[in-house]
Order: sequence, then structure tokens, then C-alpha cells
Amino acid sequence: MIAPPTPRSAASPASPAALVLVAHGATARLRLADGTEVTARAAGRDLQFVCGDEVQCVFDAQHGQWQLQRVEARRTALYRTNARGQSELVAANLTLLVVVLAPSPAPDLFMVDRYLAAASCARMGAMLLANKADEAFAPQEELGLAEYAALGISICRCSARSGAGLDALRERLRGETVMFAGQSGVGKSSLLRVLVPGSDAPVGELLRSAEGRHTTSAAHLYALPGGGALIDSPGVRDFAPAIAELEPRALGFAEVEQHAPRCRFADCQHLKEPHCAVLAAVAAGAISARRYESYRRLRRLRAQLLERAPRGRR
Ligand SMILES: Nc1nc2c(ncn2[C@@H]2O[C@H](COP(=O)(O)OP(=O)(O)OP(=O)(O)O)[C@@H](O)[C@H]2O)c(=O)[nH]1
Ligand SMILES: [Mg+2]
Ligand SMILES: [Zn+2]
Repeated sequence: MIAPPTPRSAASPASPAALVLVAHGATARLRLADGTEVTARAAGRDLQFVCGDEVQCVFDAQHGQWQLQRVEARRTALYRTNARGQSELVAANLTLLVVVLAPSPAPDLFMVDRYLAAASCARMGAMLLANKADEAFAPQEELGLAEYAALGISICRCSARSGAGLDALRERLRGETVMFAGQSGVGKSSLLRVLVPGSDAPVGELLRSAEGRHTTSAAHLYALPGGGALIDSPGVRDFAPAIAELEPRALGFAEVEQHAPRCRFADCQHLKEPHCAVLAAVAAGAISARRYESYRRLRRLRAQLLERAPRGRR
């Protein structure tokens, strides 16, 4: 679908700024500064853009379509490691990563840790959103949540179904550029629908999953009514941060970062080095054993991926 061209000529140097709502290969759905939504094609093969990117575009009158010409410098960038072990951009310009979890499907806290690590290393805010407050977490899971709270990570409890906690959530998200991330089925899209009324994802972006229910297939940015933006993203089975983005000393684990300055060796990896302040804190119970295990797993994954990466490239 092509919006009517603006009265400006294709040669105009002042091409309008736009926001990427959905990116799909060489095509993007954009929102122009005046609020119009258009579909645009990348002007060059090496233009890389994702949901949340700010871009320059121009209407190419000759071909009757919008062209995405340039991607503005990103304020933040969230990267993951893809199935081939390569670094892949997930979303741009986020100020807050919201990891959504619920009593069902059973939460994978190791994955939550890796999201938090990625957000920390990318210097964006992060919080947990415990949806389906109408259901109960298992005692072990509540313990895990309490450990996050003790680390200063905020946890908002809500229910897209009952409406509980949504006013506080709206207040927390106001003015932020947020992405909802997490496992499939935790209720990210359900929350989006109540936070952004009338935001039913366009037909074609909803696929029937094997279980016969709708699942999100592409990240999509929506304007929040109170200001800011919300990106609904497809559920994941796993998430690994891009290794090149991980801060080498603590890998984005706040409690490791806190104790690391007292390790004997400046390059301590906190695995089995002597006089490691992090290991001492784990032994003393000052660092959660589960969180430390999570740290160890990410350390191991990072080592494996570095091993696999071709020389000179990461
Ligand atoms: N009990 C309960 N169920 C909910 C709540 N919110 C959402 N659900 C249900 O959870 C299921 C999954 O919701 P979705 O919003 O599609 O989950 P999602 O996180 O977007 O899933 P993906 O798009 O696959 O990543 C649906 O059946 C919802 O009705 C809630 O607060 N309570
Ligand atoms: Mg969804
Ligand atoms: Zn150490």
C-alpha cells in the first residue's frame, strides 16, 4: 500500500524523518513525522534497520514508492546471538526492556537473566512484568522473583485479563520506548491490546501456531497513548545476548559487578580463580546460587561462541 505522495519532490534534500514500526527484509513499515504510515523499500542493500530505528526516507515519484535512505545513529541497540552464532540487532532506541513472565508457561529465569544482562550491557533500563496475576507462581519461582527485587530490579505485577495492576504499569511505561520480550504465551500481545486500545495487529502478522492459537511473528512498534512507544515482540524459546556486547568483567550481572573490584586478579572471570570476591560472596550467601549458576552458564556460552567466531571477526 502506498500513501499519496507529499507535495515535496524526490530531489528535496530535507527528506522527512520517520520511525520504523516493522522491519521485514528490505521493506519497512514507517510512521512519518506527520503520523502517516507508509511502506518503504531500502535504497541500498547494506542498509540495516530494525523496529525502533529512526530513518530518513523520500518518496520516489518515478517508481511510486517510498525509499528508506539512511538510518540515524542509535541511542541504544539491543543485540542477540542468532541460531548461527552471529550477532543480530533486535531493536533500536529502547529506553526500557520489559521482560514479561507468568506462572504459565513456567518461567525460565535463566533466560530472564540473559535479557537483564543484555539490557544492562546496552545501557538501557530493565524491569520484570509478572503477568497473569490471577494465577499463582510456584514457591520456587516466587523465591526467584524475590531475589530480583533484592537486586533492585523492579517487578510489576498485573493481569491483562482482570485488569489488575495496569494503571501502575501505564504510569511506569509513560514516555519510555519499551519492548516487551519473553517466552511465548506469557501475554505480551494481550497486554499490548489493553495498553494501546485499537492496536490489533494487522492481519498477516498473526500466524496460527501449531497449538492453533495466535502468536506474534514480527516485532511491531505502537505509540503509547500517554506518550512513548511499545514494541510487542515474538515469543522466544531462548535468548542469548550478542557476545561482543557483553561487558567482559561481569557480563551485565549487577551483583558480580558489585563484588568484582575486590577479586585479586583484575581479569578474574569468577569461575575458580583464587581469592575471587564473587565466589566468596556466593559461598557466604550474599549472591544467589541460582543467579551465579546463570552467570556461569553465560560465561561458558560466551567462551564457546568466541571459540567458534572466525578469527578477526566477532
Ligand atoms: N489467566 C490469564 N491469561 C492470560 C492473561 N493475559 C494473557 N493471557 C492468555 O495467555 C495466552 C497467550 O497470550 P498472548 O498475549 O498471545 O501471549 P504472547 O506473549 O503475546 O505470546 P507470543 O506472541 O507467542 O509470544 C492467551 O490465551 C491469553 O488469553 C492474564 O492476565 N491471565
Ligand atoms: Mg504475542
Ligand atoms: Zn572473581
